[in-house]
Amino acid sequence: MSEELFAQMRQSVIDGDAAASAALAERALANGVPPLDAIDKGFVPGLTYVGEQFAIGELFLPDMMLSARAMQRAVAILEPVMKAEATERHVLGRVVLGTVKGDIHEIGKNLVGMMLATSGFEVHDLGVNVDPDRFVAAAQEHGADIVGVSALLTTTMAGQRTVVEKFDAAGLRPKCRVIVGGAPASATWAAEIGADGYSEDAIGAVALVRQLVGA
Ligand code: B1M
Repeated sequence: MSEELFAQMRQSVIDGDAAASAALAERALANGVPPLDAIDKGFVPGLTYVGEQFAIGELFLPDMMLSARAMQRAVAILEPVMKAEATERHVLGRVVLGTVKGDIHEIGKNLVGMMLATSGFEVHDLGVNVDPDRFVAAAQEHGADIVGVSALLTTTMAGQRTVVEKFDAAGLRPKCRVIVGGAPASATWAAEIGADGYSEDAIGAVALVRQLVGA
């Protein structure tokens, strides 16, 4: 049953059919499918496929945009349920999150933020195309324990290094840690730029942040 539903979810994102993905998200909730499973096993594989087809010139930017919209419609339905199911009620730490300057990819970053929020962290999401100085200012304003910097493009990931450098220049580390993620990032990249951690996915990001704040 779930497998069939996951296959339909994947297809709705590939088709860029937001009405279908929204209906499937509702059906998943009605059938007791865990929202995170719906995202990870259903909708995300659709986007992964679309990205692969885009890379080989079989799909184009408008296709990718429609697919992203379909994914976001589904997440908007699943997110409140995940938040309502969250068990942690006290604040484990404060996180400032954003996507680097020049980069407007937000779906993965939003999932990271949502998982952190549902795990008990106070999350301040600065959005996309975030100037390095804004990360610094927001960390100071909110007394952040962690700053999470997402990048999806090989051309923008250098912005993660800039953020690390800005935090060092402002004397904010090691009190505030800078972690990085996103498709082109890796543990090797994180070590190279002197970041305090890297996670490949949203669940790993929660584990990493928990470990860094000792929660
Ligand atoms: Co773009 N795009 N895109 N895109 N896009 C990629 C990234 C690409 C790999 C597609 C491809 O060619 N195969 C390619 C990058 C190539 C490269 O740099 N090597 C690409 C390109 C080229 C572009 C444009 C340049 C296209 C153009 O204009 N010609 C353009 C750039 C715009 C810009 O940013 N300046 C562009 C635009 C877009 C859309 C706007 C259409 C749309 C984004 C919509 C939106 O976010 N609102 C889009 C999409 C949807 C994609 C793909 C298909 C899917 C990305 C996604 O949301 N994945 C993507 C292909 C792909 O990645 N397979 C692609 C699902 C999401 C759940 O995964 O974001 O990886 P992800 O997040 C994961 C982990 O990475 C991790 O956890 C998340 C959840 O598990 N993670 C973190 C992410 N951030 C983290 C932070 C952390 C920790 C973990 O700590 C801080």
